[in-house]
Amino acid sequence: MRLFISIPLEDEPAELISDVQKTFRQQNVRGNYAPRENLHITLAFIGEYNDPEMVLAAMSRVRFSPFSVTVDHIGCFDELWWAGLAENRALEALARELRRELAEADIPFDKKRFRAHVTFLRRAENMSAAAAPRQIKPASMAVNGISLMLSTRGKSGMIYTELGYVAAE
Ligand code: 2AM
Repeated sequence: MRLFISIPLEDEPAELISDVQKTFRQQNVRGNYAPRENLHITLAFIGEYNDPEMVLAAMSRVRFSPFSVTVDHIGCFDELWWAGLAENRALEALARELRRELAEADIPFDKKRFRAHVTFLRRAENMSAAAAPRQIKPASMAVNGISLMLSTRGKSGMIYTELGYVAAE
């Protein structure tokens, strides 16, 4: 099973990102646009691992209170476009604690530095990075919990299914 732990995006930031996607489409930018239901902030990418219960147990050992996050800019890395989040200590602490619990439980995960982002376009073609807007109207949402997600390949793109949810305290 291909697993990752994430925060699904709520309406306000998701609508903002949909607007950016719409603008890109109007500029004839082609590529693999993430559908609304796939927009998320990944906290830890586990990859192939067949024991979701172990992962949920590790997730439930992370103690955190609800907090809010703000999407406020966009950027790209080669042909991958993402929306970035304003600096956020609570979010960074959550990712750090979560990864610590995963490591304690010997659950493998990608150790690349956590950089909070929401990917909204992959393999962009016909896009001049210099021409793209960078600042967007900020949109905030509350983070009330974290989700364990299963990633499978569907006929027309990735399908993400929530296997479990751990609420903040
Ligand atoms: P991305 O959006 O920047 O590609 C599911 O694949 C989620 O896990 C995506 O949000 C993806 O980030 C993230 N992810 C982090 N590390 C990954 C890796 N090594 N391979 C695939 N996805 C990874």
